[in-house]
Amino acid sequence: MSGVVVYGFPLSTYVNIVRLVLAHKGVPFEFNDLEPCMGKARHRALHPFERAPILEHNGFFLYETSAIVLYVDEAFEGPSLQPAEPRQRALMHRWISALNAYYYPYIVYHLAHERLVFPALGIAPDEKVVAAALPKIATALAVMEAELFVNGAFLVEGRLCLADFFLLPSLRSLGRTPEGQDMLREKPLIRAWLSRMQDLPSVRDLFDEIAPLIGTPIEHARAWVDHHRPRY
Ligand SMILES: N[C@@H](CCC(=O)N[C@@H](CS)C(=O)NCC(=O)O)C(=O)O
Repeated sequence: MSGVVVYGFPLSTYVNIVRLVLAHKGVPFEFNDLEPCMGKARHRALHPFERAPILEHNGFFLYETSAIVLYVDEAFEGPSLQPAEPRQRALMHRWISALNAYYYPYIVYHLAHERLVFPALGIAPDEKVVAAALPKIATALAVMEAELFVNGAFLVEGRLCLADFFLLPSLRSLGRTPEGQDMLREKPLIRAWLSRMQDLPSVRDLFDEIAPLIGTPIEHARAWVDHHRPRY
């Protein structure tokens, strides 16, 4: 066995970036579902900022998704997911940073939480949050579409790398919202990239595994109304 454990909750965007990278590298891992103890002492002991994922590898514990996937790519055999050339590697890091700053917050925290996560808990969406996110998402999608036009099949030099895995779960969530579906209709290169990513056997297997959970309530997300929801 690889000695790898991923801690998190199953529908988490960032947790699934890590699971996708591990699966693509062919690294077997155990998944430890933290949902029952999110925000409690056991969770805080693993992650002082009370987020997910956390990776454990033979006694080594690591949080922060970008650190985790870089570690996984370098510590294990399997296809390398980082470009060798410094400028291309810098572009991969630019994508990871852009996902953290400009894609994930508006697509997931703002739009997907209001349209998918809160309604599943019986909490009414805040339309002001949705309305404020849409122009930001439109900009992010225009950037991604233009980059795919230049780079081809994948985000950096047309070759699959960590950047593609970083973007994938957020773009999938976007496609489950009505606003996202409308926006993606006008973005053929992003749609083709999504299909290409979802056709990878490792990606298909993980998404098939979590498919039955889509739409189920994420109980600890009730607290996000107070902690995470922007106020306009
Ligand atoms: N900077 C962190 C962000 C992780 C993050 O925000 N994870 C979300 C799930 S996708 C989370 O743990 N949310 C739980 C909560 O806020 O209660 C990373 O890169 O790992």
